Amino acid sequence: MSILGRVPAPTDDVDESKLHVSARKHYAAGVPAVAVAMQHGVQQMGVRRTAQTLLRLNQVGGFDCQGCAWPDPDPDHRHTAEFCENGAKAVAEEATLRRVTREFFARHSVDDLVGRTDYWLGQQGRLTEPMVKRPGSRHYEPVSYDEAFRIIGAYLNSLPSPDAATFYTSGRTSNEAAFAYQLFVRAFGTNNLPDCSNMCHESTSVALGEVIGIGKGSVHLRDFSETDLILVVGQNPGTNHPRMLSALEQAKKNGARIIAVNPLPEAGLLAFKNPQTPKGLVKGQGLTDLFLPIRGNGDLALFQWLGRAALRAGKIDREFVESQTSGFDDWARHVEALDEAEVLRATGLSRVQLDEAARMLLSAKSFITCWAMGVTQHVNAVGTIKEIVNLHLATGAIGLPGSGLCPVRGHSNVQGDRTMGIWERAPQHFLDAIRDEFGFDPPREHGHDVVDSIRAMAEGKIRFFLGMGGNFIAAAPDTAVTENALASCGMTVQVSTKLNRSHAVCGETAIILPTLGRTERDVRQGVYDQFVTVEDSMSEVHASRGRLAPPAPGVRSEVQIVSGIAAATLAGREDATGTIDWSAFAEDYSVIRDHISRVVPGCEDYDAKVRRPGGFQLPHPPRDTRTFDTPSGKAQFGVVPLQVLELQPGQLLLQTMRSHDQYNTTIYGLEDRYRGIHSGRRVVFLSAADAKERGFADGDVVDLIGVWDDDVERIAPAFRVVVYDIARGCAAAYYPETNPLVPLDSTAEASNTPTSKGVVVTLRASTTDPTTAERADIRDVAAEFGDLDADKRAPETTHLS
Ligand SMILES: Nc1nc2c(c(=O)[nH]1)N[C@H]1C(S)=C(S)[C@@H](COP(=O)(O)OP(=O)(O)OC[C@H]3O[C@@H](n4cnc5c(=O)[nH]c(N)nc54)[C@H](O)[C@@H]3O)O[C@H]1N2
Ligand SMILES: Nc1nc2c(c(=O)[nH]1)N[C@H]1C(S)=C(S)[C@@H](COP(=O)(O)OP(=O)(O)OC[C@H]3O[C@@H](n4cnc5c(=O)[nH]c(N)nc54)[C@H](O)[C@@H]3O)O[C@H]1N2
Ligand SMILES: [Mo]
Repeated sequence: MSILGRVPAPTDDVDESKLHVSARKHYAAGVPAVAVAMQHGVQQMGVRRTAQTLLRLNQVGGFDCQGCAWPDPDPDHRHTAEFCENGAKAVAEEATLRRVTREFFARHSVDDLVGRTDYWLGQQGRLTEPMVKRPGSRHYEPVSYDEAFRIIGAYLNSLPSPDAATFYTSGRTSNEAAFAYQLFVRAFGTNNLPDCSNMCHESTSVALGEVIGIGKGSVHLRDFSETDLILVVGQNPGTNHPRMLSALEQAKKNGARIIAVNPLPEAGLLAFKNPQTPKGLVKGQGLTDLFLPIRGNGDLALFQWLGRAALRAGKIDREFVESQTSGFDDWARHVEALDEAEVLRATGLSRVQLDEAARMLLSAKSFITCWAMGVTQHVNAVGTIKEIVNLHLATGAIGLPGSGLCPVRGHSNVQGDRTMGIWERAPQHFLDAIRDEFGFDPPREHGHDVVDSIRAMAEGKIRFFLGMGGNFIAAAPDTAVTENALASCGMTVQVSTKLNRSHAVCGETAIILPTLGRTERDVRQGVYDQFVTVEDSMSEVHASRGRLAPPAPGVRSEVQIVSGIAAATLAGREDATGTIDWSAFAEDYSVIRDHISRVVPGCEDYDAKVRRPGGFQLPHPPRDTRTFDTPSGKAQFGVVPLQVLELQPGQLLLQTMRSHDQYNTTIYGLEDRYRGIHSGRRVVFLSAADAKERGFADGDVVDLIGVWDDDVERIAPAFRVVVYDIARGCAAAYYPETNPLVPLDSTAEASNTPTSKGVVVTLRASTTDPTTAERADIRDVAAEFGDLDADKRAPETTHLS
């Protein structure tokens, strides 16, 4: 299957001759955002369903938006429309009325599907019945859920060892499904529980776990209303967490100042027009007071600089440092010795900019640092996050009103999944609690994360892959390696709402198990609805209840599917793993919540607490009592050597990021309107100086060539150069088109997270003309469903009510 690795880019199905670039925007959201949201809804679900669905979003008694993990305001502070453009797109994508049926699979062989783009696959609609591709066959054919479970159980039980299987989770899975899933996997006998977090905020979890004793953020939403200063580092909230802009806006109204640290001047960071209010509240003023156009990977140096500034100005909380922390003196000595020239080089910032940032910090009585992928997906990510914590510890800015650490998570329940035990390195006390509750001793050795699972598959050590949601193939790095690894498996199983590339590139036997999404009713025996629970980025846990009819009769929930697979695999075992009552789980999720209340720390009385309006907040010692559950009982300063990422002449540091019109590997459309990109995605952003130095001009077409210490050729062809305000030496292009460039072995120290924001590349003039490539897919989609072109967007005057 030599086609593997040459991923049809989501843009192969687009006529790139339509690609055009306009001036970038200086503000985010506003009425156009609402209009776009409604238009996506209507296109996929029609008018009535759009209204019905969007009004339930993030409401008490409604469902939790799949879009991101930003928390909801308190129940009595919510708007009727507590959603954003991109949340609405995520909902429309799920609540679409389009359907993939058995006839579809009869028409399209897996070889045909492999040649399709993720965009085309996603546009086909919701999966409606279980399908199996049997060994030797090139087509999926219908199968019942129960028969599929039997096939899976038989295969799992035929493996030489439970460690020859790996069980992935994407972060939309509910707490109930996640708890049942990890229990099944551990009862089966392995800790191979990789998840999307391994590619996302793992660096955060590792760093925070080590230095403050808990891998989660320490702020409440209300801290944003009480703070003096917010640093937004390596994050594009206007696109990826639009509801966060409301919190930033509120903070500004209360007098806070904002520093944005980003190689790109992202529209959402510059200004925000709130669609909830007639004019938008920040009149004539941007959101950001200071924008630091940092060089990619320069954040560690910046935070060391700020730490030293705090030291020199005596802005140290001596009492807190002495009673609650350890390692301060070593840290102080280390940052005192900081070399200014190195800081300037690493950050690409001027002394004036650095001093202004320090001045703002020193005059703030409280501050919050927010961060996301621009920080976590670098080789030194764990060190950078420790340095952020150092600054907060030294100044005592943790666990006080308006002060704390705010990693902003991605998938809406990625944090909850971890809390429920989706973790290849779950702590011993968690495993002990499983043992005490269920009477079997779970395996104790750490399992494989995402990168190690891929390696083990490539080496033939892992033969079975199950994806609980997500699109592993397209999300993981080093596409050719990953695709060959998956394709070499004996069996791959995907529990999915929609078709994607991970169904096309599959093992010898492949199974698709369609499942309900967040928006859908989960009815048992036609009598009562089940609800599930989720945890947001600020450790708030609450219920989520869908209202729409299932995509097809008989489609099962994730909990039912896990329970079915578990029963089929473990039935007949003579030890305690054979006695878990899976059918009770599937019938009534409060049975699972009852177990959660005894196994998961902080979840006592879980079922009752999640039934309260707004739910409850999980305990967080640094936030709640300024105490630290580390081995020493104190928060730990980290000493992080400053390494400046050096590039050879001609090389650029490429970051792979999201456009405004995608959800990870799901491409909604081809607009990145805040950055001025229209009707296409195959673009590379370069500074004018870097383009010129390489002999390229805006509009030229280049190939991106990966630079890595092996003899593998990594090329992503035919990207249009867009000259842009981007830090010198840096380039940016969209994920997942650029995943073939991210080497599997290029991962962050200690967290093993692929370095998706630190990919070294060179450019060469392309011989591929992006306007003449084969465009069959877009024509198919257009013929079947009508033209999805962005020109047909609703007029900007559309109002919500
Ligand atoms: N609409 C929408 N919402 C989403 C998602 C989506 O795809 N679409 N994905 C969800 C998920 S899973 C996640 S993890 C989050 C991701 O949310 P983000 O982290 O905002 O996502 P990215 O697009 O990867 O953006 C990274 C940002 O970091 C900046 N950056 C890159 N390198 C550096 C650096 O070295 N230093 C600094 N300071 N900045 C840098 C980039 O310019 C960009 O603004 O969003 C979640 N929400
Ligand atoms: N180069 C590069 N690579 C990256 C990143 C990057 O910034 N750059 N970001 C990384 C990050 S932060 C993340 S989180 C990962 C994302 O990796 P994943 O989470 O694996 O990918 P998604 O694209 O979010 O998964 C989309 C699929 O999930 C399924 N799905 C949607 N909703 C549900 C549901 O409710 N239940 C079930 N069972 N299935 C559902 C649908 O079939 C859909 O096709 O990608 C990572 N990869
Ligand atoms: Mo993520």
